[in-house]
Parts: sequence; structure tokens; C-alpha cells
Amino acid sequence: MPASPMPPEPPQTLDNPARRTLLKGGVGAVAALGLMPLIPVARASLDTLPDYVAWKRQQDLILHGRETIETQRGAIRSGVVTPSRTLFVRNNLPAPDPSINDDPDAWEVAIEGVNNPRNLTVAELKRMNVTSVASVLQCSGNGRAFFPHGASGTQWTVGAAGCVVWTGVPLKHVIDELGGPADGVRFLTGTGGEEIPEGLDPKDIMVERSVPLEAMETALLAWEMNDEPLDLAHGGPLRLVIPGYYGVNNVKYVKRVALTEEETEARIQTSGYRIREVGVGGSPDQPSMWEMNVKSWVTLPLESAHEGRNLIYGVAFGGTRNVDRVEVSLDGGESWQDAELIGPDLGPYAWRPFVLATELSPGDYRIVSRATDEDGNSQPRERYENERGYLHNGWEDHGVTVTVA
Ligand SMILES: Nc1nc2c(c(=O)[nH]1)N[C@H]1C(S)=C(S)[C@@H](COP(=O)(O)O)O[C@H]1N2
Ligand SMILES: [Mo]
Repeated sequence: MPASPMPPEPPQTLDNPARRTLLKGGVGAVAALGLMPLIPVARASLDTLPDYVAWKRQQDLILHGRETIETQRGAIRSGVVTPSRTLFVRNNLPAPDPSINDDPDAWEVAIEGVNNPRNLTVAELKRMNVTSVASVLQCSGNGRAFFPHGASGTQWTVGAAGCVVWTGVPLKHVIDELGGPADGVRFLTGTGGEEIPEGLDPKDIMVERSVPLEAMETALLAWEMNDEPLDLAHGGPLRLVIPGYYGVNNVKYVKRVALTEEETEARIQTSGYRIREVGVGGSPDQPSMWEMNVKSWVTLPLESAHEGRNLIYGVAFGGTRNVDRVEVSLDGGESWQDAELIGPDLGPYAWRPFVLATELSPGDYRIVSRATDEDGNSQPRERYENERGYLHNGWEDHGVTVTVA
């Protein structure tokens, strides 16, 4: 159980599911929201999976809302790759109509900011080249529930993350085929294929993200996830994947990929996903949620354990860097033991399951884990307090309290 109490219901913001209920309620309601003080709206409770994710395994999931579904901590166990049916879902806007996946090969993406810009269909991309990469997909707000100030947004604990295998064409290959980057470009910008309701300023709600140009070296245009055609829920027919970068940069149903001189002016970039002190508004001069930091958490046991030998499981990753070491403490960080990394090493962007075998006698244990990446960066003890509850990798909050009877 988390040590900190759950904060109260957050105020309405762009990435709060309740606001999207309003989106469906009509343009008037949304337009009004933009101008007026934020009005509290009751959040519809959800007890079954919405249709678009009805194929998922409900017992592995926590339903925060229609567009925000978290993986249960215990569902990961010692998992190398997160099964698609167990993977979290996070939509800033309702997903496009499922019919976009009737003929996925016909989906078109505009490639801009290259010397020979053009539209390419998924069928054409599939003939260019193919590779696979394992990468952790993690929402910037994973761990937000542990912030005592009540950071607004979905109250994720540890389950807005999974490790998945993406298959698609290296973006670098596509760019080279189209004559290479145009002069002066500095960012890689991806645009989501959602419909923007009429009457709204697209900039206010569109999912369009920019990352530094260097990300183009490792990015993928992916049409498969975990060896299956990419489902609508995870961005099918085509997704821009930026390995090692926070979830939001991995644009689903991508319809445009542009090398640009400037970052996009979409609100999700200019004021959204920016790190700032509690109480401060978002602005473009603050750090953007790009590369992920080193992080780990225990996945088993969660509440109770047996007397005698136990295996403590968890997962650890280093964003764009390999994990070098994971330590586990059974006494809330007083003393540490090295855990063993298990399973195949799927590369720097993947997570590594870890295990520690230990004897436990009756009592209460505060079990925490601390990962260190190959550059020597270790998880800090504390969270870094910030308005929206982003990039939490503090080991203390992420521990579990386990009773051995
Ligand atoms: N087009 C589009 N891409 C998107 C989003 C979105 O709402 N629309 N949400 C982003 C966010 S905030 C996250 S955390 C991840 C979640 O990916 P998943 O739903 O496949 O788990 O997708 C990102 N890509
Ligand atoms: Mo996210």
C-alpha cells in the first residue's frame, strides 16, 4: 500500500478524464471551459472496460476513466514484456473511429521537413525496411498519486507503464529515402490523427509533440506491438515511437511527421508536460517531458508474504540507458542488498525484471528498490515536487509494506 494518502479529486484540466466527458457534451461546453473558471464535474464511475478496449484483461487493470486505464502493480510480476491485454491506456482525446483500422495499409502519413516531402502509406512503409525495438512506454504522470499536494490529472501509482516490443520502419531510413533533413531543422514533430471537434482551436487540444532532432536516430514508425498488428487503443494503424522518451511523445495514429525548426505551438507542448514548481503555470521555458529517468518498483509481494524463503520481484529501467544495478531494501532503505537482473536483456530502452531471494520471519517489512543506470544515475529517495506530478522516480514512495504472519 502507498504510504501517502490519495489526494482529493483534482481540479479540471486538459488531461483530466472528466473534461473529456464535457468534450462529448458539445462544443459550447468546452468553449465555455476555456474562458470560465473551471467547474467541478462529477466523474462518471466505470466498472467495465469501454468497448474500444473490451479485448483487454480487466482483472489486470484499474479503470480510472474511459480514456485512462492503469495496469495493476501485481499483474507485472517478473514480466519481461507486458502483454497487450495488460498494458495501460491513456488518451488525451477520444480515439478516432475504429474504421481507420479496417484497412491499415491504406493509412497515410505526411513526411515533412525533408528535402523531398511526400505522403507515404503504411503499405509503402512496410516495403522500405523493418526493425523491432523493446521500449518502456510510461506516462509522464506515472506516480502522480504519491504527490501530497494533489497534482491534477489521473492518479496513477506505478501502472501507467509497460515494456513493449514495437515493430516498424526506422524513421531515419524514411528520412534518408526522402532526401534527408531540410536545412535548419532542430525538432522532430509528430501529429496525432484524432478529429478536432468543430469550433475549437486545434492548438488547444491536438496531440502534437516535438522532441529534439537527435531522437530521429532511434525513432520508429511502428505498425505492430508485441508481434501483433497495432490496435487502435495503442495507436494503430501507425505510431511514432521514440524509445526511452515519456509516453506523450509516442504519438498514436500518427498522420504527420515533420522535421521542424521550432517546437510545435500546440498547448500539449507549450504549457502541457512542463516541469515547474507547485502552483506555477506551464510555459515553454520550463523543461519538457522528453527522456525518461531511471526508475524501478517492486511488483511482488505486495501485501503479505510467507514465513521463510521469498522471492521479491520487480522491474527496473533507465530511460535511454541500460540498467546497471538494482538494490532492494527490506527495512525502508536502512540497509540494501543487490538484486539479480533476470530474463533476456532487450536493450537500453527495455525494462529488466529483477529478483531478490530472501528469508523472512514474521513481522512488517517496508520493501523498496533502487535502480542505477549505466551512467551511474540512481533513483533519489524523495520525489521532486512539481505542479503536475511528473517524473516521479523517488524510491521511498514506490515501496510496498508487506506483512509476514
Ligand atoms: N494521438 C495520440 N497519441 C498519444 C496520446 C493521445 O491522446 N493521442 N496520448 C499520449 C500519452 S499522454 C501517453 S502516456 C501514451 C499512452 O500510450 P498507450 O495508450 O498506448 O498506453 O500515448 C501518447 N500518445
Ligand atoms: Mo501520458
